[in-house]
Amino acid sequence: MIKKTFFFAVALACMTGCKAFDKSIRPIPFTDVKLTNGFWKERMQTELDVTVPFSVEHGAPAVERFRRCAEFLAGHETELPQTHRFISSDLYKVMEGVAYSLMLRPNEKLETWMDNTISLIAASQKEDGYLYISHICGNPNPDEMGEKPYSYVIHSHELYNMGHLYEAAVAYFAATGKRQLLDVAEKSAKHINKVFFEGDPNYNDGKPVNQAPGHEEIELALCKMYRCTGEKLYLEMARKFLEIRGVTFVPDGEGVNHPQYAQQHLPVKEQREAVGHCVRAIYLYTGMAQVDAITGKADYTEALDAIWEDLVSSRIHITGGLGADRRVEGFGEKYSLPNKEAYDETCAACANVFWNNAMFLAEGDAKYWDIAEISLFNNALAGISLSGDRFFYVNPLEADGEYKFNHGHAGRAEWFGCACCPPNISRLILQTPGYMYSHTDKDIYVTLYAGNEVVVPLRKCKVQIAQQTNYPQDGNVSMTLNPSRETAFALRLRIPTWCRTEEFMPGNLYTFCDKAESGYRICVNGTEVEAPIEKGFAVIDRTWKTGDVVKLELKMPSRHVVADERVKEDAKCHAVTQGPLVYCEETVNEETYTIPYYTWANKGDNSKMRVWISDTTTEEE
Ligand code: FUB
Ligand code: ZN
Repeated sequence: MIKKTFFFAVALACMTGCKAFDKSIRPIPFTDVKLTNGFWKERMQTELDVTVPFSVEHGAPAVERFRRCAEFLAGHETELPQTHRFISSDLYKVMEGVAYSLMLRPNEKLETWMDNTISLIAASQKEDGYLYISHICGNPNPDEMGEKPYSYVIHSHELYNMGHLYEAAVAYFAATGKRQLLDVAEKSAKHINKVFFEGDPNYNDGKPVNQAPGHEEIELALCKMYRCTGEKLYLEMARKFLEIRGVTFVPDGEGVNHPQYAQQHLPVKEQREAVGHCVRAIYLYTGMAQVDAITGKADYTEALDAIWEDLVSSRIHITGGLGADRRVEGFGEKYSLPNKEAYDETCAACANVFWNNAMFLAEGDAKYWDIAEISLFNNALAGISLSGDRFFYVNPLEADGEYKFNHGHAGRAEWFGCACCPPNISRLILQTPGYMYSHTDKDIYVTLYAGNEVVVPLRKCKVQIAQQTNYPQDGNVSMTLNPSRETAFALRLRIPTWCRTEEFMPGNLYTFCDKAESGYRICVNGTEVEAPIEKGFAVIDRTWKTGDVVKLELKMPSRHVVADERVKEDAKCHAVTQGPLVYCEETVNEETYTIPYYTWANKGDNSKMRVWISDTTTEEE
C-alpha cells in the first residue's frame, strides 16, 4: 500500500513542471491543494467514489487484449486479441487516472489492479521495446495499421498509444515510486528513438523512419518523461518529432489524409491557424508549449500565439468547445460554428485546458486561464454526468432529443467502443486542484477559485492559504494568508475577462449585449484596495503577515451574450451566461429548465436542449 510521502509531491512537481527543469511559472501540484468545500470538492468525491472504479471495470476488454498478447509472446496457445488501433491508449488513460486517485486516496484494490495490469503490459512488450498488440500478434488490419510495424505511421496510432503509456507510467511512478511501468515506457522511448531517428535493422529496412506520428500525443508525453527522469534524450525526441512534422512527410489527399488533418501542412513553426482534427491539434500545441517551457526558449511562441488568437477569435464555441466539422472531428472554416451539428469532443475540451494551462505557465497571462476555465466548466464538464458514470463524446449546443449525435445515442452513453473521452475527463478532474495556484520566487498566482487549503513555497517564506468560496455558484472569495514570516510578495488574483470587459471570453467572438453591473472589488483586512491589473491579474503587492484576509468579489450577474455577426448560426440569437457558466434551455418530459449547460441531460433520456435562444422567442415571452 502506498503512503503519501514527500516523495510523490516532489515526483509530481517534476512531472507537471518544476524549478529543476522549467524556466516558467511553477504550478502547485494537485496533491498539495486540499479541497475543503464547494464545487470541486463535490466533483472530486464523485470522481473517486464512482468514476475511477467505473473506468477500471470498463478497461477490462483492453486488459484482456494484453493478457492474450502476453500469452502469445510467451509462446502459449491463445485466442488472438481483437484488433483495435488505440483501445490500449484508453486503458493507459484509465491507469493514469487511477494513479492520480491513489495519490489522493490510497486504495489497495486499485493498486493491485494497476500492478497486475502493468505486469501484463510488460509481458506484452517485445524484447526490443516495441509495444503494439496487433503487430506483435501478427493480426493487424493493414488498412488501419499497415502490414508491418511503423509502416503506416500516419494512421496506426502506434506512437499515440505510447504517449498515453508514458503519461500513465510517469503518474504511477509519482504515485508509488514503482518503476515497472516506467521501465516499459523508457524501453519503448529508447526503441522509438532508434527506429525513428537512428535506424534499426529490424524496422523500415534499417533506415530511420523519420516521420512524425499521425496523431500527436507522444511529444507532450516525452516532455513529462523528461521532467520525471531528467533524461535529455526524451526532450530531444519531443523536439525532433515537432521539427520533422510537415517537413519529412506531407500527406496528399482529402479528409483524414488531407495535409491539414494532422497539422502536417507546414512546419510547426510556420503554422498560424488552428486547423484539422481538434484533439490532434491541441495535443500538438501542448507539446510545443511544453518544450518551450522546459527549454526557456520561445521557439514555438510566435506560432502558438498566432494559432491561439485564430482559435479564440473565430473557431471556438461559447462553451469552450472545439470541433465544428464532425466529419473529421475537426476545426471548421473561420466563424463556422454550428450548434446542432457541433462535434466539440470532450477530449478536445480537456486538451484545451491542458494547452491553455501550459500557455499560462509559459507566459503568465490570465487570458489563457480565461479560456481554460470556460472549456472546463462548460464543454469538458458536460462530458460527464453528475453521477460520474455516463458520458458525452460529442457536445452539441442544441439537441432535438432524437438525433443520435453522441456516437449512436441521443443522450449520454455508458461507455464507447472508441472510449477516448471518458478517461480523459476523468484524469482532468483529478488534476484540477493543480490548476488553482502557481508561483515564482516572489509571486503567488491564483488562477481557479475553489474552497481549499494550500502552502505556497516562495523563496523567502512559505505561505499557507485557506480559501473559502462557492465559486462558480457565486463570485465571493475569501482568503486567509499565513506567511511563515512577514514578507513582501505579490498576490495575483485572476480577474476573468467576463468580469472586467464587455466580452464573455477573450477573442471578441462573444460579447455582452445587455447592461449589467459587473466588475470586481478587493478588500484586504476590511479595507478596499486598488490593485493594478497586469496580464489579467489584480496584483496586491505588499508586506503580508499572519492572518491577513483578502476578500475578492467578482460580480456575477446573469448576462445576455451575442456572437460575432460572422457566426451565421447564432444570428438573431443570444445566450445566457453567469460568471464562467453558459446556460442552456432544456426540455425533459415537457418540463423546461434553465440550468447550467454542463448539467444538461442529467434528468432523463433524450431531452431537448439549446444554448442559443432566438431573440424572437424572448420578445414573444
Ligand atoms: O484517434 C484517437 C482518438 O479517437 C482521438 O483523439 C479522438 O478524437 C478520437 O478520434
Ligand atoms: Zn475523445
